[in-house]
Amino acid sequence: MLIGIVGKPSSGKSTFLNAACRTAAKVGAYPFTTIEPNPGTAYVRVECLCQEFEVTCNAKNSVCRDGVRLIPIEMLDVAGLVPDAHLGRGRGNKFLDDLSRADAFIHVVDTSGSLDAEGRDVESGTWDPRQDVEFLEREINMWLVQILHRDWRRLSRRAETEKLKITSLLGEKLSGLQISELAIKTAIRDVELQTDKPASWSEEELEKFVQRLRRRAKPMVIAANKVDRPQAAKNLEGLQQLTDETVIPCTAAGEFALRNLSEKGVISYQPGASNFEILTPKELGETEQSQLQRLQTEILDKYGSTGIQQVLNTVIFDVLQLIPVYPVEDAGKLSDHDGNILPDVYLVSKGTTARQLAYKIHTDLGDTFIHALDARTKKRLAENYELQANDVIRIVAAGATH
Ligand SMILES: Nc1nc2c(ncn2[C@@H]2O[C@H](COP(=O)(O)OP(=O)(O)OP(=O)(O)O)[C@@H](O)[C@H]2O)c(=O)[nH]1
Ligand SMILES: [Mg+2]
Repeated sequence: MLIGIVGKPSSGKSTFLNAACRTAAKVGAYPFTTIEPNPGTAYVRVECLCQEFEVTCNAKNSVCRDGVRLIPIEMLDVAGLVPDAHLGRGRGNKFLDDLSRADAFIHVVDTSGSLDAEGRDVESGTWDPRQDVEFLEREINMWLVQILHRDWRRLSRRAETEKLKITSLLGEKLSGLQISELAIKTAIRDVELQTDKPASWSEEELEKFVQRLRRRAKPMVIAANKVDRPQAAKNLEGLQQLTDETVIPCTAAGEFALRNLSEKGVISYQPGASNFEILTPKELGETEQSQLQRLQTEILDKYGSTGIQQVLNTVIFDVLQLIPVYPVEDAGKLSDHDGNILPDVYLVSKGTTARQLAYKIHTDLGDTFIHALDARTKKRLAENYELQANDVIRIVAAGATH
């Protein structure tokens, strides 16, 4: 699972990464501060099942903190994209290629409208951030169109002459971009193209197909950043009206400051919370005190949180529609073979079956799968049982159990 952080230069991508992942990527008030991509690990937060089962858990592939399970998510912050990046402008295609492994994108937008298309300072409120959403989606679409164009003629003719399915040829071609054959099939169906005559698809049809494919295969959430700045509230409304993508108001700089102070023990703050508590007021200067006060009244009280955690949870649970499930080897003790209680949580797509989960854990477990067991009810589950959020599952297999 990889989430790409995209947006024009200086919109706050690296600040977002640093706030979410506690990384130290370079941040700067000038375009192209980031050149090489910065990786990081963020966490989505769900209520841990240790509360429901009243047990003390021993989280292994994740972290349990005060009854909240933190599930790691890989993130990648890349260089800023400028219009015509797909033609090589700015840092060009390299950065689009860095994003090929991404399952979804977070588009960080400067909601205050203080930067032009290239990320240069302009008077606050004079740039309409709606343009950023349109241009970025277009760039990503054109990047995909370009990849397809490279051998579309050969591919589409081959499908027709050799009577091969265009969907499987495209699936092979696009597998390195994390684009599945299912996403391709659905996108073709959405735009009502004829699968048996791909060579006759017009340029316009190809672009329409790519548009749908992008939305399905690389879905996006808009992080309406810098809401702490003037003009942002007005622009936020415009953004929300423009697009069907989810738009979440946020301040990456605000989250970064809160998490720093919380790590130093100056405040008590949980990512995603609507408030914080000052523990050691003496360590705060007057300016810091008033900045914190403003963060509380102008952001947390108004929007409910800094928005960073909400962006992450929205990408994973609403946009990618993943659900948490807990595999165990002992359904009575809820443990693995070493006695660790509720050790692992997996994020799987809605619709994943018990047997598919077995394959995710280990190929052997999938191959020798006999049945699964619901640890709550101790009922047997067939191989095609569709997992539900927060299921605790034991897999019974011929060779091994889990
Ligand atoms: N007011 C305010 N400033 C922010 C916020 N987030 C980031 N910034 C500032 O915006 C500027 C650019 O931040 P970066 O994180 O370097 O932006 P970037 O998108 O990574 O920029 P490039 O790597 O150049 O593409 C810095 O001066 C940040 O301090 C925010 O939420 N509010
Ligand atoms: Mg950056």
